[in-house]
Amino acid sequence: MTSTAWRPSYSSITMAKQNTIEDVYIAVMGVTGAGKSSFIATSSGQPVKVGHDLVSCTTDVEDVAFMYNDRLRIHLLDTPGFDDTNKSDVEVLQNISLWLANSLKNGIKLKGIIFLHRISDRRLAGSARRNLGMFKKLCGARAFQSIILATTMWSNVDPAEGAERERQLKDNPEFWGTMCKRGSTVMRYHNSQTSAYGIIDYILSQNPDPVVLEIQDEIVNRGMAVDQTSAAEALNAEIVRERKRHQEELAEMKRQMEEAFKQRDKELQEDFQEEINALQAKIEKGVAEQGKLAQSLEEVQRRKQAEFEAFKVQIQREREETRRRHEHDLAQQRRTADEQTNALKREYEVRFTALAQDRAALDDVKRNYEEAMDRQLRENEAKQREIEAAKDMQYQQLQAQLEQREVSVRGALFGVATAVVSKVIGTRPARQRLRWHGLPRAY
Ligand SMILES: Nc1nc2c(ncn2[C@@H]2O[C@H](COP(=O)(O)OP(=O)(O)O)[C@@H](O)[C@H]2O)c(=O)[nH]1
Ligand SMILES: [Mg+2]
Repeated sequence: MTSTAWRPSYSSITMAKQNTIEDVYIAVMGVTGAGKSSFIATSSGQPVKVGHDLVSCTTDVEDVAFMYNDRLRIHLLDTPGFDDTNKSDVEVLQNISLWLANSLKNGIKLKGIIFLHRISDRRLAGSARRNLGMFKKLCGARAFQSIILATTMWSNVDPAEGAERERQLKDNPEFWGTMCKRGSTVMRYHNSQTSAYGIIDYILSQNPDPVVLEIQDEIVNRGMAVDQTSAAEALNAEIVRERKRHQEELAEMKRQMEEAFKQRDKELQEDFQEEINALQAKIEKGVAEQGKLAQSLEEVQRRKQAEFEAFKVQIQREREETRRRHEHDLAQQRRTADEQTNALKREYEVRFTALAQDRAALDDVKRNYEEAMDRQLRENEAKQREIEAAKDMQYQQLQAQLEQREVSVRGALFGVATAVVSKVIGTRPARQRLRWHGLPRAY
């Protein structure tokens, strides 16, 4: 909840002690859509809360705290307006009273109140008037000097027109006139942190003492029940006024219904009946609201506690439901992922099998090829060997023939030579002489 937003030290603030953090409480009020949550978000630098929030559910007043400077912690209190679509004005009053009474009992006092108003609104609508009336009663005249009446949405209005509306608000005692006379300050909020800090600075500089609102004084100091407070009385008077108006409308409606009955106009009768039912429901609701208003703060506290417990149970149920849904989704995702993985596995197994078969076929082809090559090689070698053997054989035969021929030639030559020699020399000694006298050595 606490954030640190750097701010220069504000010299005029009286600090309790050096080095201690002082908590300052400022309530932010106004109709729904006046800009309360945005103002608080811009000031604190924290995002606006939406949806379920346990704290705001129990109290309906949300405390947003942030460090304004090194010694000052500002608490901006976001309050529900008296025009909440989900809560009756009685409930809103009770919730605010409960928070204000409890905080005062715990020693928490407000330094100031910022009341936001849309300057872009052409006129003060019924809900805005009622809201302003309740606000004045809640604060009481003695707190008026601690109120800042801040106008928002200046970007949505012509400046001159806005200034004129601002003047009318200040002048009219029914609107802000009385408050201004009694010390309330009118300021403009320009939807920026600087502008918000300008308003907060002003509050810090103006009121050294914190303020006790009328309703806090009535409940805590004077021990009054909520329904006895000025704000509750104003609200009660408003409910009575409304009821009176509804009853008058109801009487008129019934009179017209009788007319329609006389004229036997069925369609008109049905229309009037619807209107009558709606008016009766409003009157009954008013009576119930008055009954609720009579509840003591302790009863309100108990009711809110019960609401809180119911809310906690609901949150728990929602969490449980979310967790179950999450787990279911997770299981579903896991199943889908598993199925996808298995499908992929199957697909690849088919591919692997096909590949393995292809490879086996390839191995077959390879083996056949190698065997064929081997066979071929062996055949070639065998053929080579045959050729060589044949060649050898042929050679040997040739060699043999050659040798034979040589022998026969040599024999023939020798025969011829012998014949010649014997013819020439005639004797063996002659042959020996021939050798001595250098006849061919081969002989
Ligand atoms: N133009 C403009 N818009 C704003 C200003 N303040 C609030 N808004 C817008 O008015 C709408 C109602 O404001 P919100 O803070 O929720 O009002 P709440 O109901 O009082 O809390 C939101 O859309 C805001 O963004 C402002 O000063 N100027
Ligand atoms: Mg809001």
